[in-house]
Amino acid sequence: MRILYINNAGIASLILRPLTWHSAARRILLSAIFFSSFAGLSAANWQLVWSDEFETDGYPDPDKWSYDLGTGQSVGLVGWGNNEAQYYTDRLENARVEDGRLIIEARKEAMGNSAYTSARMVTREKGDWLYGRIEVRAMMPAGVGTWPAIWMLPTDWEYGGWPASGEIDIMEHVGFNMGTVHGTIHTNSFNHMIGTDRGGSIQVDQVATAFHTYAIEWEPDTIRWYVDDQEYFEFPRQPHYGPDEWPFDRRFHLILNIAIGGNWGGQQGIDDSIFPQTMEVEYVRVYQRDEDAGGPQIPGAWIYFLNTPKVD
Ligand SMILES: [Ca+2]
Repeated sequence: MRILYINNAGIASLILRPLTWHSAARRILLSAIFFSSFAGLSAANWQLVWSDEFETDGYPDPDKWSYDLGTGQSVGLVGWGNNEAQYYTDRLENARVEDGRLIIEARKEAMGNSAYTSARMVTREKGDWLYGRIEVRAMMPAGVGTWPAIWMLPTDWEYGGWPASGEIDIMEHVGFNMGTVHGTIHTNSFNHMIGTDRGGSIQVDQVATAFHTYAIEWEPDTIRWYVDDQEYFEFPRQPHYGPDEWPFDRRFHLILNIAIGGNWGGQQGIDDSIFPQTMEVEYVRVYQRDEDAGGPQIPGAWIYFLNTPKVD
């Protein structure tokens, strides 16, 4: 059975569909059409599909979070591809829930061959989404050498290794440039290695002393970046884009981390007097539109088509 549903964009398919019915009449039987109301399908029709409010003290919820550990050596990327200086752990010292918040703490502390520890938490295979509004309310660490990020990587790498399958940076901040928040995408055609990465930035007051809401709205034809609901960058999908430009039609997961040093965060060194430093996260909330989350909740907005067997 083939099921179509109506949405803001899908109204066009309703209008066009009858034109093709005649030629396809032998195969397609229109079973029923119900039009109730489109009034409820507003452009801002986001439904909460995943969240962590961080309400239970101690270890972060293992049903929602995993950890990338060590220096990246285990995945063939010492320094996590950026010459980063930290060693990631899953200890409470580096990641814990406290007073309703997730705390990621970077410490000056030797481990392995690293002089710093930190945490990199991922929702991989536990929270993976194709399209949606991803919203993280957080307070950044401060000081030269810190490089916190709220970002997304592809879960299945279907277009190939980085950057072919894409990267979406919801926010990045480097401590030598306090208050400037960056939102960026990386793809085969657009990435910093060839100087073509696409992104925007915005000044945020009290980035390390107050909570702000960092969000993207990722749709089939565009991605928009927000701080406290102020849009500061948009990356629209152009008609000629293929996967080299727009690999953002596969599921991605969320990553929260503080890197120390590295190609960007370490450009002005690391100030060892700043540690420990924390990124605090009040909540993560992921919304999807009805059509992204499995169809509209309004029964009358469904059309059913039956595919009948071919007779010839
Ligand atoms: Ca909370």
